[in-house]
Amino acid sequence: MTVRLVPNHAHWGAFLAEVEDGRIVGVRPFEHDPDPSPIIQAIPDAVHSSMRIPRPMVREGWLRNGPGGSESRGREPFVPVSWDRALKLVADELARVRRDHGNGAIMGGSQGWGSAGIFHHARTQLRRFLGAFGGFVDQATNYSFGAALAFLPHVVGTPQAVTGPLTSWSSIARHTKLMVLFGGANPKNMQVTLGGSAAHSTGGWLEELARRGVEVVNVSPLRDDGPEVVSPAWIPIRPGTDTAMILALTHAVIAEDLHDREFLATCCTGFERVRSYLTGEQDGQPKDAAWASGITGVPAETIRDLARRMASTRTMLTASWSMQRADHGEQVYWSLILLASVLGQIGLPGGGFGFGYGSIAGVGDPPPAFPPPAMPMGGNPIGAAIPAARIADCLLNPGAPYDFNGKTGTYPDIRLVYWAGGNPFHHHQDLNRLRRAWGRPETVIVHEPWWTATARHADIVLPATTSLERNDIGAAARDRFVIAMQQAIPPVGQARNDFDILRDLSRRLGCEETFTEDRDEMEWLRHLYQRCSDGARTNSMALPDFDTFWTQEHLEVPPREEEHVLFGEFRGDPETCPLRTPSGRIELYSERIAGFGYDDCPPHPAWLEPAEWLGARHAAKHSLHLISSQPRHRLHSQMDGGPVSARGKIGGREAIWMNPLDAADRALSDGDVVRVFNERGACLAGVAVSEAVSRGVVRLSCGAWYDPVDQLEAPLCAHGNANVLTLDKGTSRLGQGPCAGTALVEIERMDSPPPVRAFTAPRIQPAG
Ligand SMILES: Nc1nc2c(c(=O)[nH]1)N[C@H]1C(S)=C(S)[C@@H](COP(=O)(O)OP(=O)(O)OC[C@H]3O[C@@H](n4cnc5c(=O)[nH]c(N)nc54)[C@H](O)[C@@H]3O)O[C@H]1N2
Ligand SMILES: Nc1nc2c(c(=O)[nH]1)N[C@H]1C(S)=C(S)[C@@H](COP(=O)(O)OP(=O)(O)OC[C@H]3O[C@@H](n4cnc5c(=O)[nH]c(N)nc54)[C@H](O)[C@@H]3O)O[C@H]1N2
Ligand SMILES: [Mo]
Repeated sequence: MTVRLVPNHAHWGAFLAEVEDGRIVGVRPFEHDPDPSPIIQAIPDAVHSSMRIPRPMVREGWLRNGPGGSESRGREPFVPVSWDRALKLVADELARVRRDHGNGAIMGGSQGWGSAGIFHHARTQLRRFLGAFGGFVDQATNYSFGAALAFLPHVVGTPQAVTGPLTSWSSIARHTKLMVLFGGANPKNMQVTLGGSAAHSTGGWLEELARRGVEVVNVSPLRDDGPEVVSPAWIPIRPGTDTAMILALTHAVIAEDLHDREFLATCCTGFERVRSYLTGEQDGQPKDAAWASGITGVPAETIRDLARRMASTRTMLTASWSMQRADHGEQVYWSLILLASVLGQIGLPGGGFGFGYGSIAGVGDPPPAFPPPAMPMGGNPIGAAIPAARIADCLLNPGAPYDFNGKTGTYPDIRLVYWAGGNPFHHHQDLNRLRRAWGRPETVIVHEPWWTATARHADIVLPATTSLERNDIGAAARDRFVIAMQQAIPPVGQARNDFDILRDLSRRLGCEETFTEDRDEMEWLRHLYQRCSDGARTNSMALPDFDTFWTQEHLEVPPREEEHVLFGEFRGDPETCPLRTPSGRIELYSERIAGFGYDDCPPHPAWLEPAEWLGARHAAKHSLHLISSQPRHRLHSQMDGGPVSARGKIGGREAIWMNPLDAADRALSDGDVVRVFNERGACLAGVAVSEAVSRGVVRLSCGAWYDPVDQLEAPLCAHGNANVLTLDKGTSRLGQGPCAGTALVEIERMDSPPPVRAFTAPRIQPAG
């Protein structure tokens, strides 16, 4: 039997699928990838996994009783139905809800990454379909950096400092002498970028930094956040307290008269007002190193010394995205902007700040010469949206008012939830609360390739193809390759493409032409490629025609400039190139934010105690800070059942990393099964003891498939999903981002733990 090699793409890398007899039997990394991610090796098992949903399914109770709120979601067996019957049920239900309650009763935001491939991107297709159907309630911003997206434009006029492109790695390698990483730059994260990382470049840049002797400091509760290759100095910090440390660094720079008066005068506004906060004129408490030391656990001398070094050399400051996924997450970023302003190097090569250098692949790559292919999102005729991370609040409190970014909204009364390409039972905080909220709507419809917790908590489940089962174009804003994603195998089981499912529904509901624009799969790919080609021509570049691209299997987009400097133009001439803020400058005090009147987001950067942290009084009850960071061996919850993700597990459960002293206090050692708990929930995990974890801190990566054990009185996830423990609260009334980083927990040994059933398919009844 000969092996065929078929090009395809994933968020974590491009590859050639080895196809034999209609099956994916292996993968080979893309030839131009200097540093391929091992996660691509999970693909063959995932595609042919026993956890694939074989055919359309309906929850037994829904099929019997029809629509209605139900606690039984996720607890009842499913009944297989034919595609025709399933699509009729979905179409009739959409029509009923629209007729009786209007489009504003349909939640279709469908947050989630889905798979690489711009055309078949599930969330995009679903939103286009629901837009064509007359509208839906969308989810604004995101989980990754939602607080920053809302907040940054008020202060620097653009979200670019978090979305990228940032000041290029090339600029840092050439000019930076000191790079300080709040939250580190953990190489595990740089395996991935949204849309697909075909050329993993960050590892190479870090090596270049090491060669050039750039001094790197990792400020983090975890030592391994500092990429080893740059031999970073480690400053352990108490989680959730970086704002205090950054304010104290700023205080020290000013106290030693090292601040850049000219930059503050020409490029910033509000310095005097925030200075009075720093000196303690406002509240009697100087925000000095001694003060910060008590909060952060970082010695005062370390803070003062770092401040001096920052002011004496070309310094690049960064904070990971995780930092703003925490209570008052806006303040960490605003403080860092304040510190960078006081140092006065913003807009200079290798100086200033940028968020997320280590968070994802490609943020420090130069911008492309022309926009890569992209799929138009389509409109939402009713224009309704809630902040993405407020989904449980919304479902639990229809009609209630909420604040968001200077406006007051009202939560809609959601009757029908439709999700494709996301896993809220992975991504949302306080999953036991989400589960209660999820019982409220009358109908939940999910498209999924696999039996994820979200699929199990649906009423109607439609099996979707994976990207190996369809044709697509792989392209990402943060990567220079465009990949021809060619169908490698026929659909597995009865799976269908999200697009084809929605096209059939749009036909039944009379909106097919608006949804499809009269194009099928390949016509869409040609169309999207042509739009990109037209854009390239505008930039005086000629692309090969589609057929040539498809045969060559990839296209390389050249960079627009070799070295980008964030805010370079503004710094060069703040009068002619002002920022898009009310003052045209960096706002260290914001009149606009003052006007919002939010006590949880004051008008200048400030230290506000998080809802939970180790310095809080009730820390005695739950004495460990939970870090539920991104998993090293998978993307979020994707392919969690496979062989690569298994490397991060202990005895089949997610690993919880802890300091040897904390383990000794509880008489725990490597491999023990423990119950991790707080007032919101509990999960089981396998202990891994490590000196790389600060005292009082535990790391339990997110993404283990939610596996609730229902027979127990207190809800327990047998597998180790960290989100049963996290706090479901907005970062502030301004940003309303998620607070995954804010949670205290306790740990105890668990003897005779229940088995993990996350990778056992749900009960299926005989066909109805
Ligand atoms: N505690 C904690 N929680 C977090 C975070 C954290 O740091 N800590 N991080 C947050 C962040 S930054 C993010 S971005 C979110 C990520 O949250 P999600 O993006 O929701 O997570 P994924 O696991 O990528 O979910 C994508 C789902 O789409 C499915 N899928 C893949 N391809 C297709 C397709 O073609 N069609 C259909 N219909 N489905 C498909 C996958 O099987 C998977 O179930 O999680 C957030 N949650
Ligand atoms: N392998 C892999 N890579 C990924 C993803 C994945 O699922 N898997 N997801 C991608 C996505 S969607 C996103 S949004 C990005 C997210 O990128 P990030 O938000 O940067 O990633 P995290 O792993 O959540 O956090 C980075 C580090 O911040 C540190 N940290 C946590 N709390 C604190 C704190 O209070 N203070 C300090 N100083 N440090 C702290 C943790 O030690 C953690 O290792 O990652 C992307 N990359
Ligand atoms: Mo994310």
